[in-house]
Amino acid sequence: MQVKANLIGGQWVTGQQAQENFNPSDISDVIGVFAQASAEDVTSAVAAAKDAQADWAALDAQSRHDILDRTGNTILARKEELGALLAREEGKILSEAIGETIRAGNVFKFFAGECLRNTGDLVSSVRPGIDIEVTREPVGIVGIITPWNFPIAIPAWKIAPALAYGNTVVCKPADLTPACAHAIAEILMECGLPGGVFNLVMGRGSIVGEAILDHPDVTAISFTGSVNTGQHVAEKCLQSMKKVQLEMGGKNPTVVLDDADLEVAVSSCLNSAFFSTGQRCTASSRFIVQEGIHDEFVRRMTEEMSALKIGPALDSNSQMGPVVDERQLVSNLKYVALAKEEGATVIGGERFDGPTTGFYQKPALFTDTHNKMRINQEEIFGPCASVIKVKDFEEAIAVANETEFGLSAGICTQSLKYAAAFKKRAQAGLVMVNLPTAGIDYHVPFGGRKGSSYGPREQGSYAKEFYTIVKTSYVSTG
Ligand code: UN1
Repeated sequence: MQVKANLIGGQWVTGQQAQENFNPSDISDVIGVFAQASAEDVTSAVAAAKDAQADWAALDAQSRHDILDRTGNTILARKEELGALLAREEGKILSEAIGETIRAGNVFKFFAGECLRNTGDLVSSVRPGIDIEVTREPVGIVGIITPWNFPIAIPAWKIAPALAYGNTVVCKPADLTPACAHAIAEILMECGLPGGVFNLVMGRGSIVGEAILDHPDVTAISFTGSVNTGQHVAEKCLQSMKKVQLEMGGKNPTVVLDDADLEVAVSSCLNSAFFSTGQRCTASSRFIVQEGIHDEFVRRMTEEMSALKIGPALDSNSQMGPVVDERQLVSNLKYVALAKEEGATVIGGERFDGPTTGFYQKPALFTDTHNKMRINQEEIFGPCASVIKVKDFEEAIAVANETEFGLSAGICTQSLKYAAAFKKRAQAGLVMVNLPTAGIDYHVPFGGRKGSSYGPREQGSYAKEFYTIVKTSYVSTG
């Protein structure tokens, strides 16, 4: 099998090491062999990004727009093929993978438009004879470190704004899912991006990630991944004064009040907890259910989750794919065991043999739980959710907020009063009313509070807070 190369300074570089990438639905299926960058490769990539940055930032807005727009169009035109690659590599079902690919294409097209909207302000001075201009400039060389769970959309929503606002990029995709980021790199080159503006360095966090964090010429880091790694990234960035943006975990609540439309509540919770095999930082893992609707909710959830067809990501009958790898599956199973130890009633959650050799697990619902249990405080990142019974709205909001995370929070109710109160009082970056906690639009800000996120928001035009730096210029007109 031909080794898929890293992209450094416009050249495809294979280097010394390479690693096979497996399909989690069927481990006998090798997706490809991907080059593993060394620390020296990262040094070359940063040098290339540094060389390319001034010319890229100075390129006219129309040309930058056209490159990003073509990239978006190409991703959209190839959505079936890229979606299939994503499903094969990450394990989410094909329809979700195609949806994610469409999102990635649209993100590039949105940020193509942002190239034309990089405006500033002309301000009156408090002194006579002076004009003040407030303008935005690229932050410089951006290190982008992405997770495995959205292998095309997350790279897209970091790379596209970085490029749109005139930065150059060194990107390290998750070592479990390099294929989609590699496809983006190929498409960017085909669409006319000058060499060195985007560099791809695949491999381990401990080598490639560290080399990016350690490089003094990298001026900003955008990271999505685990809380522990995020804290490490932040510490490193602080030491070298790099700008930093982190998206990390969630323990997202969905409150279900007695007056909820049960159909809406069950379908929102099913989607939030189990779609994409629960492997979304926006997944809901705590259903906070009022006592009047509790038993009926649990009965319907159990029915619906037991009916979910779990199988290979590319099988059109599958409604939920496998877990991403053995390590994640073992970790999920430990939490299922912990739920029992902590006194929860456990429905589902077993590992099982699918039609192919993959990492298959049934969705798990933990009932009779309370919010202090570890299963309700720690992010599991698998198809596991708890039910916490509460007596009223006040208790529900208190439990919803009693977590170190704050990414997304949902409520299912038909009451405008409670929906409005929840929107105000939820300590989260995203609030969803009668909708799943996961599944976001591509043109509006995305991010959380507390332990979930750090730094400026991602996506939409808010992304410029991270990817640009403000300059205030005073000009004497006298
Ligand atoms: C979504 O819910 O549509 O890693 C996106 C994650 C998030 C993205 C969620 N950063 O799961």
